[in-house]
Amino acid sequence: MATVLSAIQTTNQLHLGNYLGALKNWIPYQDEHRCFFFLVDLHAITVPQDPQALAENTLISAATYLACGLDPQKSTLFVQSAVPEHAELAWVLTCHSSMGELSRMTQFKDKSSKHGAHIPTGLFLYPVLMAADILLYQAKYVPVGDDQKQHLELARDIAGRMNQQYQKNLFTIPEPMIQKVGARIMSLANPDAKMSKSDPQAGATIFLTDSAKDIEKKFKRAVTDSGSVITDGDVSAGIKNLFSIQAACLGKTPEQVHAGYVGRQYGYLKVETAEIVNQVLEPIRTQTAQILADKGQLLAILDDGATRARETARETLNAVYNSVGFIRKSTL
Ligand code: AQP
Repeated sequence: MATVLSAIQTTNQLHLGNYLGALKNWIPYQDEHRCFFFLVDLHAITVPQDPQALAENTLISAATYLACGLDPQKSTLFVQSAVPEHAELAWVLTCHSSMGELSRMTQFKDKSSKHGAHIPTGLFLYPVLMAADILLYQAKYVPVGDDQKQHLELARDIAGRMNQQYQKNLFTIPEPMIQKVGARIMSLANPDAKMSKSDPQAGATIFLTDSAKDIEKKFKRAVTDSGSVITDGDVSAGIKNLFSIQAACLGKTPEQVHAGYVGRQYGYLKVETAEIVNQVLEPIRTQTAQILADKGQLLAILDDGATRARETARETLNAVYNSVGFIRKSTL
């Protein structure tokens, strides 16, 4: 059974892009693969976080995982910092990566530009930690949005390099699994930037816990262009984004959605997109609240997941430590 693995940062509550580009696509893997799905709080602190908010966001995100259909009986669900092997392997991988390859990462360039002269070192090393997340579990398939493709390439490069240097099968070489529709949901306030948890612009992001009213308001204000009627030719990035959102929610192609709107006003597209999104998110919102009502049970699920994750993680880490020459009684 091939291993499938993916994760989301707990920098804020999860949003529509996380759901359509990632979470929603994880659910079907659970029946036929060995799955590890987790919440990456070590990644979250690569930029400053309020500790209380980080803890709350981690719990809410865990509840959202369950509400979206991740099943702790089928998948291993856990919080990254509860498995210390992630940070341990990350160090070894850091010593097998170069400043040059890390400097080329687009996400680093984008995110570091927001920090002036004080760029957090964690932002630079983020992709190495992500490589550790993946390689630790010998994951074959990694379902992600297309913004993560470059980081996946780096994980493949480091794994290949270490397999060649030490031992042929030290790491499974992972493959990104990128959905055709919904792989990049854009900000509603700036359709040239992807929808993001930490976007400070009002109305830019649809959070999975937003009320139906807030969702309607955000879509009504979504930035489009100065036109008013949808034509059958090229459309602006904002309109395209709304087509993609509907398509990902309804299991259609954006072209099919577009065809249904030719000759109609922008206003209809906005209102109807909000309705469709609300239909998808309403049950998730309700379930999330119910799960959060029993935090003890939620924490028990995460603890159990971390214990199971550590068994696999330790095995890989022991093999890596042996390969690089770290001594243990067990290696004699
Ligand atoms: N806008 C998006 N459209 C489609 N997929 C997306 N993903 C993120 N944003 C979109 C996918 O969600 C998974 C988890 O991503 P993440 O939250 O861990 O990291 P991120 O890509 O940095 O997401 P954010 O929202 O932009 O977080 P912040 O603001 O904290 O940096 C990944 O599979 C990602 O592709």
